[in-house]
Amino acid sequence: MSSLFPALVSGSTARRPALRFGDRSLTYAELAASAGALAARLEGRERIAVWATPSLETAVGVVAALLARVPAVPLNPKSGASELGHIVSDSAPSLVLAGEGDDLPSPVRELERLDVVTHPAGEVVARYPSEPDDPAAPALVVYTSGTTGPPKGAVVPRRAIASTLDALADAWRWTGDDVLVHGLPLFHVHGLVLGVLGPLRRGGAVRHLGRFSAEGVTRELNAGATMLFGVPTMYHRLAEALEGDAELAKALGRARLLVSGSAALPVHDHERITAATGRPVVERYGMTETLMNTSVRVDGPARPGTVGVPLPGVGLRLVEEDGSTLASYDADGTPTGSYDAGGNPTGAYDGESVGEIQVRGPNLFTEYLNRPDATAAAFTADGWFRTGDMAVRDADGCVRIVGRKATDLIKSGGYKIGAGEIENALLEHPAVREAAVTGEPDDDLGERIVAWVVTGDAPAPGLDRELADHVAGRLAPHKRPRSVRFLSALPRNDMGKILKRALPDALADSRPRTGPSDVSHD
Ligand code: MCA
Ligand code: AMP
Repeated sequence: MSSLFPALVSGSTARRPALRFGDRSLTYAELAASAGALAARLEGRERIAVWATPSLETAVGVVAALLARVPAVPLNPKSGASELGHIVSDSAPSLVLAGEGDDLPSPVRELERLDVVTHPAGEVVARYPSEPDDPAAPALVVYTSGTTGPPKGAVVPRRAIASTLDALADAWRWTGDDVLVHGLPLFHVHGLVLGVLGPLRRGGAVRHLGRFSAEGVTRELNAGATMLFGVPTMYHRLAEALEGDAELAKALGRARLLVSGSAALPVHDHERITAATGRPVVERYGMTETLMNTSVRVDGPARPGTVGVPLPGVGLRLVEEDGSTLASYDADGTPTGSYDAGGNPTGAYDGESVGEIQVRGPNLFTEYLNRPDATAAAFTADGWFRTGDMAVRDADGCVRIVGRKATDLIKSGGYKIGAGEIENALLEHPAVREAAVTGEPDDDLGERIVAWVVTGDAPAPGLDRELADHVAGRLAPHKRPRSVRFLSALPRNDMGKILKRALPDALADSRPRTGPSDVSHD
């Protein structure tokens, strides 16, 4: 496999802008000097962590690790002690890369630390290993939530990054002339792989907003940015802002490409944006374990409400509970028919039946770190990855996601959050006797986390806020419940299993004693 970043070694791109965070930026020559010098210091490490603030240092640190062929584990700097403790002990990095002045909490503080420094081009001769690359070698370990237990580390190989970014380049006509703007976090696939490594693989530029805002988007699109990436919550906020902001409408109208992913973009928000700006929003569908699977293509029709067609190289099929294939695609992405569980053709797909999306291809992860049980359970006997996402294939061949198999996985603001990890955190609070967590529809976040709690004594005033802070502090702020509802008992079946669907009725029964309380969002 050739280099992940040809533009770093090509003389012709040396003076082109590569990265910009606020008023700090690096050209390709400066990035090569900075990441090359750092890579030379990382060589031979088994695995390292990166304190993944939205900064130049995170981008340089991850590129350096990739150049040195040392797998990198991005850490969410807002994670709490419990979450960081799990990730550090599970991934066992021998060193953490951070920015000068970053205040690292325990247990990250106890790791050997190396501060990322940036160098002007020419000051340091870039030096990094040049031996042949192994496409299956791990590049990143990205932690992702499951329904129960702590997050699992998805091991993403180098070939997955190269193949997914090249497939997106094909679908989006993404080139080195594109300038990307976004405000995504850098500890997940969307912001880091697509949002930073994507432009660098093309020889183009990324301008990171630090934090997402409509003003930042307007400013950068007016100053030459050509593409915007965001989660549906960001597009929802843009759609709301567009109502009174003609400047934003003009700026979005100038963009070559607006891309949404990480969760379903409501058709209503898509249509509001197109009506105000004349631009469609391109939706793509991916997962930490698979990187990108499908996308609406820029050379095809806009298809609001669908995630388009399989990307080049990605095998995709819709599978029924009994293992028969409802619908599949040829290697070149052409829709084909259905097959029974033995693989024999059974005729045409009806265009309506719902099946689980299963995928295979070079874009897939190789394993969950230290979790052979979970890795084995994630694949079918014939080697397809079970996404857990349920979909239909429209008459024109586009994939339309209609739901998820596991109701205990919540997508809030584009973050995947397991109900089980929040329930466990709540149960560690002394006032909580029983806890159940669900997702409820939310116009802004897609889904909001709701905690249903039984306390020993009558809930003290302010306990709802205290429980939200408790979860935010142990796990991460985006995992905090947005509503806490107190009940006298959780509804259970004869086996003692919590009946989550019966929770609203149980609340009505409990109402004389307690009421629902929303935890405000500041
Ligand atoms: C609030 N805050 C708190 C508390 N309450 N902090 C501590 N304790 C509390 N109790 C703070 C937060 O830390 C944050 O601080 C601020 O208040 C607001 O937090 P939050 O409500 O979470 O922010 P938001 O404005 O609602 O966030 C919306 C968002 C965010 C910007 C859209 O959800 C986001 O960045 N989403 C992106 C998720 C993403 O990239 N997913 C990709 C996964 P401060 O003000 O300092 O920030 S990869 C994936 O899904 C696959 C591969 C794919 O297909 O892409
Ligand atoms: P994560 O585990 O955080 O990588 O999230 C992956 C999940 O996000 C997928 O399994 C889907 O449920 C969801 N997802 C990502 N992109 C889309 C999309 N465009 N439409 C609907 N769901 C999506």
